[in-house]
Order: sequence, then structure tokens, then C-alpha cells
Amino acid sequence: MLQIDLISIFPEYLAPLKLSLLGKAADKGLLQINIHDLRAQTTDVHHSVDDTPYGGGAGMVMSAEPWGSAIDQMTNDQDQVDLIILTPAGKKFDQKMAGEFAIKKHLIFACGRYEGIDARVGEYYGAKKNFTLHEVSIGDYVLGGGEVAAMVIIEATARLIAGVIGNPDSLKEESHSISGNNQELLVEYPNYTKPAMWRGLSVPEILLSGNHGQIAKWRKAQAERRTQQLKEE
Ligand code: JD8
Repeated sequence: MLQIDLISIFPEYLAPLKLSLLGKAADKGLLQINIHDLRAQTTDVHHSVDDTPYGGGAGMVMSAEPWGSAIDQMTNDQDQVDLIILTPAGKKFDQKMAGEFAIKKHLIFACGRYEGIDARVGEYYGAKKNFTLHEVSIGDYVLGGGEVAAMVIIEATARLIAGVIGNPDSLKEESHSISGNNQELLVEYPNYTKPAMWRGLSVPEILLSGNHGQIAKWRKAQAERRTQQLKEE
């Protein structure tokens, strides 16, 4: 069972993780999602979590402590932990990384705000033998914090866990998971459903033919065409 812990100063932002597919998966005991308020780990009367940056500059940086006590509280020196610090300067998340996270035992997501988290938090846990540190970004645009990124990663990861999505076959033919001629990952082919005619638009004849061999060939060709098109854009 995959244990997922998330730490944030806006825990309510992460509440959607308890809904629908992930909520049901947690009910089925396929994964466990725990959401933690960083301020619960602060000891000062103002529950402060940030301070001015050494070396000057705009904005505030998140202090290393309470992150230390928050992470220590949910880990020990034995059990393997994968600590994911979200940052726009991180390694780009993709389907391959989702597959790697889906077979882990314990994922901790550090969802920062302000200008980010004091870099020594990653340095400290990156040096611990039972920790693997992942500094991850979901894309080349700037968000206000790590919460949304963590939810994207958890949605993409959790649905790869056996039993989370109803029909595992649908995983096989998904974007970024079907391979083309030279094993390159393809995006999905276009899908259609009833009615056969909608606002004057018809469904490609081949899909109504019942000829599954020809349909599979057509779908692969569509996936390759769209993949190539995206490359040229
Ligand atoms: C974590 C604080 C905000 C970022 C000053 C705006 C991921 N793909 C992504 N884009 N942005 C993030 C991200 C942004 C974050 C934090 C992740 C913590 N911020 C900062 C630097 C500029 N503000 C992200 N994953």
C-alpha cells in the first residue's frame, strides 16, 4: 500500500485529494493520503513559517524548521521514504516518473509557498540513507506554490496503482504510454461515441466497419500523426 503525506500551509487546498477516484482508492486500502498543516509544527506564538532571504532580494523564504520537525514526525531512520520537494527548478514530471512513484512505499510531498523552502531541507534529507530526494516541477510556468503540482503528480501516479482504476486495459492505450515504431511514446488517437452524426459531423467510417484490424491500424496512424504534429508546433 502506498502511503502519501503532504505538508502545506494551505492544507484545505489539498482537500480534493480525498474525493472521487483517490478517495475510493483510499477506502479500498490501495493507498493512504494524509494532509498536514505546516503551522502545526511551529512553536512560536505567531506560527511563523518564513523569514527574509540571506543575501537580500524580494519576497520571503520558508524557514527550514518547521519542515524538519514535520518530516521527522512522519518518518524514522529505517523505512525507505521518497521526499518530493516541488519547485519550478525541479526535474520535469512525466509518465515515466509517475510509473516510478506508483511502486514506492512512502511519498512525502513538501508543498512550499513564498519564494520557496530553505535549500538545506533538501540537503539534509537528501543525505539521509533511507531518504531519496526528488526536486520536481510539473512544467515551464510559475505557480504560486507546490500544492497544485503535488495534486497533478498524485493523480497521475495513483491511477497506475493496480486496482485504482476500474478497467486496467484502458491504461494500455493511453497517451504517453502507447509506443510507436521506434518505441517513441505516442499521444492518444481521437475518440468518438454515439450519435453517429452530430451537428452535421460524422464519425470516421472505419470505426463503424467492425474490422478491428483496420481500426487498430487507423488508430495507430492517427496517434503517430498527432504526435508528429505536436512535435512540429
Ligand atoms: C513550488 C513556492 C512560488 C516560485 C517565486 C512564485 C512546481 N511547475 C511549477 N511552477 N511553479 C512551481 C512551484 C512554485 C512555488 C513552489 C513549486 C513554492 N513557489 C515561487 C519561484 C518564484 N514564487 C512548480 N512544481
